[in-house]
Amino acid sequence: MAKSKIKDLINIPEARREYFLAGNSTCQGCGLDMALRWAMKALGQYTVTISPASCSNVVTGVWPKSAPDWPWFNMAFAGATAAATGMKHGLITKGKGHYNVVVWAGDGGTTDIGLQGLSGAAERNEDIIYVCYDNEAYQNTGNQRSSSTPHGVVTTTTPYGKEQHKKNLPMIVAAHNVPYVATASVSDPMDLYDKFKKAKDIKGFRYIQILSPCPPGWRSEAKDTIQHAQMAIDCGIFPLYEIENGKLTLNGKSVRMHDKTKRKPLGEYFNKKNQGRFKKVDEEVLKVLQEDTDKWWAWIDRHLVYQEEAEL
Ligand SMILES: Cc1ncc(C[n+]2csc(CCOP(=O)(O)OP(=O)(O)O)c2C)c(N)n1
Ligand code: SF4
Ligand SMILES: [Mg+2]
Repeated sequence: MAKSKIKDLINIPEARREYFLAGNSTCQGCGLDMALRWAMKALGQYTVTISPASCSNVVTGVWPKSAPDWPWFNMAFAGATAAATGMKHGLITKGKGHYNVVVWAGDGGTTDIGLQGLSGAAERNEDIIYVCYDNEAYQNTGNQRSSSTPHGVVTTTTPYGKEQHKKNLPMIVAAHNVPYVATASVSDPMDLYDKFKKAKDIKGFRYIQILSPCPPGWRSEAKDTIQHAQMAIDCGIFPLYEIENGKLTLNGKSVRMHDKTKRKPLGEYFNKKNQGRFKKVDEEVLKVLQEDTDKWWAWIDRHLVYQEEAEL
C-alpha cells in the first residue's frame, strides 16, 4: 500500500476534521496528544474509546468540557480490555457493529497491569483495536518505571537507571496469532495514519504500539518531541513494522535498517544532553543496549528472509 501524503488528506473530510479538540490539558510537546489526534483522523466518527487509568484519562477532561468529540469511557486499570469486549458485543447486539471499539492505554496499563485482559482478548480474537501509546513509564503519577521503560533509564523508582530490559510487547501480542500488530511513532504521522486506516478494516484483534515522548518524564524539551521519536527509529531501537497474519514487514525509515550500517549510533539517542532520563547511561549500559538492539534486528532479519523465501 502506497504511503499517504499530507496533501491526499485535504479531500478526506474525516481526516480534515479534528476529533481530539484543542485546549485539552496535555503538556506542551506531549506525544499522546499527537498520536490520538492522528489516530482519530483515520478511525473517524464511528469510534468508541475505552481508556484505563493514565494521562489520557486526565487530559481528556471532565464533561461538559471534555476534549474527545466522540464517545470516551474512562475505565479501571485492569478492566479496559474486558470493558471494550463487552462494548463491542453490546454494539453488535444493538445493530451498531460497525463502530470501532478502541482501547487507548498507556504502557504501564498495557505491559504491566492490563496484560492479563489484553492477552485474554487477543486469544479470543475479539474484534477490537488495542492501542498502547508508549511513553516508557507511568507518567501520569510522576514517572515511575514500567515494563516498557528501557534498560538504563532513570525514573523516580529507578534512580540509578533501570536494571531490567524493555518488554517487547508487540511481539508478545503477535504470539497470540492475531490478524494485525504494528508499531508506529508520532514522528511519522502518515505511517501512523495509514496503520489505523488499515487496522480499521481488519476484523479481529488488532494491536498498535506508538512511541509517544513525554517531555516531563523524559526530561526533554517540548520542542524536541518529534526529533526524539525520530531518533529512536533512526538508531534502530524502535523499529517501525507490521505483522499481518504472521507476515512481518518493515515500514518507513526502518525498511533498510536490517543493514546495521544504515542505523545511527545508539549514543546519539541515549544522550543525557537531549533527554535527562539517560543521565545514568554510560558506556557499559550503552553496550548492553547495543547488544539487545543487534539481537532484535538479527531476529527481524531472519524472519524477513524466511518470508521472502516463503513467497517465492
Ligand atoms: C489500580 C490502580 N493503581 C494505580 C493507579 C494510579 N495511576 C493512575 S494513572 C497511573 C499511571 C499510568 O501509566 P501508563 O499506563 O504508562 O500511562 P501514562 O500515565 O504514562 O499516560 C497510575 C499508576 C490507579 N488509577 N489504579
Ligand atoms: S505527563 Fe507526559 S504523557 Fe502526560 S500529558 Fe504530560 S507530556 Fe503527556
Ligand atoms: Mg506511560
